[in-house]
Amino acid sequence: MRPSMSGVRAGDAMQPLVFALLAALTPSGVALTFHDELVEPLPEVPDADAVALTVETFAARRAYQLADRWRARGVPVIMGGFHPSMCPDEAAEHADAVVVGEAEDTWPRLLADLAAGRLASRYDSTCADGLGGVRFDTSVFAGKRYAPLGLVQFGRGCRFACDFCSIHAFFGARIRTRPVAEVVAEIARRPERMLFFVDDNLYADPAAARELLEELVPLRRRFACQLSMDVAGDPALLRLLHRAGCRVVVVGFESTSPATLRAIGKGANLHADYERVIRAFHAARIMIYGTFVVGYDADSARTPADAADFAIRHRFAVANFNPLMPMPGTRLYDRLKGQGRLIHDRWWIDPAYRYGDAMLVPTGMTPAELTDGCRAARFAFNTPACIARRLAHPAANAHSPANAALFLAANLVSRREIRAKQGRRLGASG
Ligand code: B12
Ligand code: SF4
Repeated sequence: MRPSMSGVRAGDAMQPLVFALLAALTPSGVALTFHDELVEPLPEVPDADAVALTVETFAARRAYQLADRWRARGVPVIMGGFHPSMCPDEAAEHADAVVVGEAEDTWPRLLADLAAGRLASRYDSTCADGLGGVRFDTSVFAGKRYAPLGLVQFGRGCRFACDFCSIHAFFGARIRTRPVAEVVAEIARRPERMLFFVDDNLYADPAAARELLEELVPLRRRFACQLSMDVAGDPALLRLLHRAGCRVVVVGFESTSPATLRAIGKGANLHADYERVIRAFHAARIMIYGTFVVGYDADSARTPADAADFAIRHRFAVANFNPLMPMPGTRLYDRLKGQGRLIHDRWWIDPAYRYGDAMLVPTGMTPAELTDGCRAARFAFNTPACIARRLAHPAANAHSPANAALFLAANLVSRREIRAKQGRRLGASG
């Protein structure tokens, strides 16, 4: 099961790939049923021998509420995913078994133990293997109302280790990619014309990424992916990306301040000329989804508005302006906790925390300025007038009717979700 952030549906739900992964890892004698609170109500009490929950930090409070209810009715609960992996002891207070790390080596073991009536309280992944043979049974998404995007995973891990990011804490320094032939065969079978590669950087392994892109060309799909901005320095690669079907890149710009970029530790950005990067993507007819974080020591109350101005001026197709989020397990979290600067020690289960709130006491502004500044930046970027202004720039977002349609769909979802999520309490009320 996948719990949602606040116990209600989300308008931007994408296929939870982990369902497809668990389905493919499950022996044929075991019956699985998938429920996703982002698109449907969950059963009051599941009619099952056990329930497994995939839990991200923003959904932890909701997951614990559900788990407590189900366990009280005698249903054993298993938890896995980013949050239980970072906070296994906390998760263990609400679960019969906690999975730390990846599913490939833990899930089959856990199922065998469950069948034998000896479920252990903890399963630690020791996955050192490559990703050859990893399969996704995407038939589990049939009949569920997700965004019309096929999610695909090529690799895991990232070349960088940004201060605030969970990826390094979860995957370590390893970068692994699936064999190109297996990914291409999977994509060829999938019905969706538009794909989203969930890799944190599709170009994490440059040689493998080039091979994949070449193989994608004849499949004639369209896709969005996350990339580090150093790829923009290679015009031939950008042309290949476009030929392969890439129409949107999600790029972590994070900040325009060198001091903040140094604090984040994102070398690719520090050495990049942002204007050039943006021109290069737009010249390759690829739209930009830029993300920014605010709250480092060099940031001030003006930073969110400056970031929004930057993103609007450069006609970003979509942009996020996030107050810095100290995720458990990251360097940022440990440092802020040590400095006594966390507003809520464990904000993810604190009933006072609301989505969009400052989670830390910044040095260059007040917490309220951080919250309100990011909120104002999000809203300013997503007004109808601003959406129209960004669209009316053929070089950035309207290269073709198909791109313009994609731009509009992404902006409508983004505008609606920002309004729906801002200020929302985590977990279900009552
Ligand atoms: C796609 C994506 C999104 C999409 C949609 C997600 C969806 N499917 O609906 C969008 C863009 C909407 C999104 C939004 C957000 N996201 Co997001 N997202 C991702 C991304 C890039 C890919 C997720 C994915 O499909 N992974 C592939 C699957 C196979 O991996 P997985 O689910 O993690 O499962 C693996 C293990 O965790 C484990 N596992 C997981 N669950 C279980 C359960 C069991 C029982 C077992 C045995 C194992 C297991 O097994 C799998 C591998 O073997 C990840 C980064 C990443 N690399 O995973 C970030 C990520 C999950 N997102 C993250 C964040 C922070 C967010 C936001 C809060 C950002 C924001 N500022 O608002 C929002 C809000 C999310 C919410 N809950 O509402 C963080 C979460 C960190 C954390 N500690 O929880 C991640 C890790 C990114 C990061 N850089 O840190 N996201
Ligand atoms: S580049 Fe992105 S995925 Fe990689 S560590 Fe930095 S924020 Fe995380």
